[in-house]
Amino acid sequence: MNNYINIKDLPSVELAVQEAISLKSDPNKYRSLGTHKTLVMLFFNASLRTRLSTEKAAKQLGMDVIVLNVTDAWQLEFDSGVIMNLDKSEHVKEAAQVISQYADILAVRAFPSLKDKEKDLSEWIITSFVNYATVPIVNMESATGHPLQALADAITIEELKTKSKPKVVLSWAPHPKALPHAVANSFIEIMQTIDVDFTITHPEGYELHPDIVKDTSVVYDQEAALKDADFVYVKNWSNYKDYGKITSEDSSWMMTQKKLKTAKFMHCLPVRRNVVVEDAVIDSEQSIVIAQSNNRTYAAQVVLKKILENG
Ligand code: AN0
Ligand code: CP
Repeated sequence: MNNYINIKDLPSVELAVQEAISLKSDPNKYRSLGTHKTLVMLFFNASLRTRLSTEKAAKQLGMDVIVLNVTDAWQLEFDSGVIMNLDKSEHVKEAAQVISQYADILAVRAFPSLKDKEKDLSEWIITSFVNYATVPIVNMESATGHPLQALADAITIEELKTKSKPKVVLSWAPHPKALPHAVANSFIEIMQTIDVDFTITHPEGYELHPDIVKDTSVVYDQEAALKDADFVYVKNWSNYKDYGKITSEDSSWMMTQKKLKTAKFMHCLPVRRNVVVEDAVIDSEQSIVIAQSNNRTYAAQVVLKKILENG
C-alpha cells in the first residue's frame, strides 16, 4: 500500500481488521520496522484522538513523529498560476516537497469548507499533497472521508459482535454546528465491505452522496430502522443537498436508552451530550465509544505498517 486516502486503498478490509486485532495483543512486535523513519502529521483542524492515536501507533512501530499545526506555519496557496501578492506566503508545491525532505510518511487532516461543494468534493487539499509530496500520504480526515476512523469502527464491531452477521444502523443526530460528511461516508463505505446487515436512517432531505450510499437501505422512520439493531452508530452531518446547511435540529433524533434498547452505542467522538446522545446511553455499559477510540491506535498502526512494508 502506498497512500491511505480512502478505505478502498486497503487491499482487504477483512485482513486489515484481523491484523489490527493481532497487533493489539503484541503492539511492539514490529518496533524495528519504523526505526530511523519519520511520520510528519499536518493538522489544518483540531484533533484529540487522531493526533494521539496516530502518534502512538507510529511510535509502537519505532518511528519518530513530528506534528505541525498549520496555523503555526505560513499560509498556503493551493491554486496554480496565482499572483501571490495577498495573504498567502507559500505555495503547497514547495511546502509539500519541503515536508517530504523531513518525512517518510506524511499524514494530513483537512476538513471541508462546507461552503463550496465542488471544491470540497475535489479534495483539493489532500490531493495537492498526494500530487506534490514525494512520500506516502495518510488521510487523517479529509473533506469527504475519515478512513482511519472507519477502520477502527470495523475492528470494534468485529471484536464485540455476538452473531456472525450483526445488524448495524447509522443513525443521524441533531447538532448545533454544521459538521462534515466524512465520518458517515467512510463508515458507510466500510460497512458495505464487511458481513453486516446495514441500514441508514436520517430525516428526509439529509441524503448523502448517492455514489457513497449506493444500494444500502435508507429508512426515514428512525424507530423502524432501529428495530433489532445490534450496533447503532450515531453521527450528525450537515445537509448534503443544501450543502453545508443545518436544515433540521429536530431533537427527537437524539439517541436515547428507550430507542437503543439492547444495542451497542457507537460514536467517533467528540460528542455533545444530551444533544446527540443522552447521558444514560453514553454512560451505560452499552456504550463502546472508548473501545472505538482505543482501536484508532491499531487502525493507524496497520495502515502505517503496510506503508512501511511497501518500502
Ligand atoms: C468532526 C466531524 O464531524 O467530522 C470530527 C469528527 C472526528 N467533528 C466535529 O467537528 C465536532
Ligand atoms: N474521532 C476523531 O477523529 O477524533 P479527533 O477529531 O479528536 O481526532
